[in-house]
Amino acid sequence: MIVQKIHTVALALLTALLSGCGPAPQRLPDRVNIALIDATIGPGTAQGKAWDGPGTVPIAALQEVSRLLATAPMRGKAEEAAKTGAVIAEITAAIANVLARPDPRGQVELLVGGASRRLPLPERRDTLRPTWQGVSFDQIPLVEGMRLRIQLFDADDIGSDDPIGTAELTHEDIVAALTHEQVVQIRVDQQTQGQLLFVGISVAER
Ligand SMILES: [Ca+2]
Ligand SMILES: [Ca+2]
Repeated sequence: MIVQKIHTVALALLTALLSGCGPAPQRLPDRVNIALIDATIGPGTAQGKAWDGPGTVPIAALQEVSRLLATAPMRGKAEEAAKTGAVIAEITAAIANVLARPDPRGQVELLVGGASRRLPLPERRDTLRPTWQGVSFDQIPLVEGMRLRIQLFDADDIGSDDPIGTAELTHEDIVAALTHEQVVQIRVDQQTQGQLLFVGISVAER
């Protein structure tokens, strides 16, 4: 009886001690489903040219996007995802009047454990905010070193397509999306000379 009581008290003390040490380490699932949801493309090329046609992007739009990007978190960590979403809403508003938008298409490739799988990203016409449905890699082992590589082009009827950019998301980005339990926007403009700004992914335990 006494032994049992000591045991109970010890357990209570241990629980109190552990709860004082901040959140317990998160248990990550072995496998996840990773869906690519959308992308946010910059108002023009890195050289300031319009995506389609001969024009240039208004300087005001470029400056506004730069100003807004300066307020965005560098990576899409879960605790910063809400802030990133707000910045994207402002960027979307800032580029709403930009004409000559691209026609994004491309592919997304998942590299994990020495293997790779690809899914096409079908063309979307005249948009800086393409969205896709059903682009999902399912039952994927969640391991360090995994990569999600997104490659986008502006489809052109005349001449070759304009590259928009290739960006890679990491295990850290994927865990951030898993933790946040909703679409998380990962900032990738440093990887694409500012041509591709964000990639939205959703990651769920499976
Ligand atoms: Ca073009
Ligand atoms: Ca085009």
